[in-house]
Amino acid sequence: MDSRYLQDKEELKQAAQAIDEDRRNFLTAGLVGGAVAAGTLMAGAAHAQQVAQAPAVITPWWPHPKWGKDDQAGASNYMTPAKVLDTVKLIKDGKVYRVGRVYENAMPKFGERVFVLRIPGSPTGGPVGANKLIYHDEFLSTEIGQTGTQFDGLGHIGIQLGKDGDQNEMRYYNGVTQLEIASPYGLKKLGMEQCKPFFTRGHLFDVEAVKGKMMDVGEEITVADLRAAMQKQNMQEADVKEGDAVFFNTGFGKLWIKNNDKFNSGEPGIGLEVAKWCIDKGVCMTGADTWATEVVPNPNKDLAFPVHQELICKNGIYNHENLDFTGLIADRKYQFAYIFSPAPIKGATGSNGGPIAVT
Ligand code: UVW
Repeated sequence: MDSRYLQDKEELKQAAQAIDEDRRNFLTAGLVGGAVAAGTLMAGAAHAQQVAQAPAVITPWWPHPKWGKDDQAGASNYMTPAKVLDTVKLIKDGKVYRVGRVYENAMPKFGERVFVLRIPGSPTGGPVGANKLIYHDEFLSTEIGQTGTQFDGLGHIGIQLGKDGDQNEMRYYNGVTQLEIASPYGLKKLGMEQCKPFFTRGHLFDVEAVKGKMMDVGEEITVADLRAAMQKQNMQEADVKEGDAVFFNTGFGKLWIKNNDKFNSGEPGIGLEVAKWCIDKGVCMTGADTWATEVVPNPNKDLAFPVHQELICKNGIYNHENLDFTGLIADRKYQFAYIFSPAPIKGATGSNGGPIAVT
């Protein structure tokens, strides 16, 4: 299988350019693991400048070898009637697990993202009619696909090729450029309306259980960890099929709302090794109990969110973040039907919503 896996060291350096300065500072300036020191921030910026000057050597990853040059649906193309019928075989006891979290202002949020719900005046309207109906509406202001339980779409992540700022060389899934995608009214290509609803086989790797404790900031999940989890959970590697979804429990989700500072300070997660494993397997989606699924900071300090780039941008594989596997783990249910229909908001970068696992 053509994994189009990014292996060249220079390529890896160049990939770091795609992340904006704030995010790079986040990784290089000591936010990870604790306090932000202004001096360190400046050092981080200087370092980022060096990385930005690395020569550009990235092999184009488009057109997609399976779905062609005009495809905008990526790995959601795996959702076929055959996949649904295969998935149904995993439903044995009819139990439904909510694996998404409750949305509320108190939840940890990345960077300057916000979540504000208001009901100005209550009730919003009424009484109307002889039956005196009263009603409530709410106003919500948030990065709708990028707060709380969030599903990263294909327009969320790209890579700057060529010179910094060259919008013809900011590339997304299937080589779509910044000039083709950008609009203040929503992405003109790769918006969430292009993504097909998911009804697929899900596999959960409880890496926290393998480690015997909550994983820590910067701790990478390896393929060996996945194999240890499969052995412990009585699962076969060959059972992860093309178009399936894979999820990683790190234990870090226990910090949700209880210790937002630590939760936001970085995270355990998968690195480029497991990303390659996912690409080779041809999964449709990754997901975790963390805000990025991937290890932050990356063990290679020059890189910022390289797994996002490998999966989403180059291979069209989606990513579901801030999930909650508590119920599944309590019941020792590691394989299930995973059902999620992203909100088809035209031009959105991602989706909120309520994914479920059915066993
Ligand atoms: C980034 O936006 C890089 O991360 P996330 O998808 O985790 O929000």
